[in-house]
Amino acid sequence: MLVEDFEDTSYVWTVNSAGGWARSNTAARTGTWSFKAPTTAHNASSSLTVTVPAGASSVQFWYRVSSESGYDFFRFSVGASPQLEESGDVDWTLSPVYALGAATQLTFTYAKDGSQSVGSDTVWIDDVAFVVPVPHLLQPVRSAAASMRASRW
Ligand SMILES: [Ca+2]
Ligand SMILES: [Ca+2]
Repeated sequence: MLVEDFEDTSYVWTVNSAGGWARSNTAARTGTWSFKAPTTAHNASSSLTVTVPAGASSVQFWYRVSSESGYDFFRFSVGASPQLEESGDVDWTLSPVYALGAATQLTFTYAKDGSQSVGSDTVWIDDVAFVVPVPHLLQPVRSAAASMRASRW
C-alpha cells in the first residue's frame, strides 16, 4: 500500500497537470495537509491529472466537497472513465475502491455551472491509497556456470 497524505511535498504520484490544485492546510482528513481545488470561475473547471505509482492495481481516497448542490461538481475519473460525481456539503467521505486496470492516469476535477457559489466552493482530497501488489518471490535461477558444472558430472 502506498498512501499519499500530502503532509510533505514529495508525492507517491507524478503530477501531469495540476490545474491549480495544490497542497492546502484549510482542511485535512488526517494530519494538517490535503490537496485542494483552486478558486474556479463560473462555467469553468479545474482538473488535477496524475500518473499513478508504477504497478498500482487500485486506488481509494478520502474527499470533502463544499459546493452548490446539483450544480457545482467534484468529479473523479480513472483514465477516461468517469467514476464519481458529488456536490453539495459532503464531509470527509471514503471513496469506493477503484480498479485501475490498464489505466495509469487519474483526474480530479472541480467543475462549476454558470452562476452561484455556495459554501467553501471547493473540493479537498486526502489519504489517497494505492494497492501495489508485491510479486511473489521466484525460485532462485541456477546460474549458467552452475549448470555447466553440473553437466560435466
Ligand atoms: Ca493529510
Ligand atoms: Ca454554481
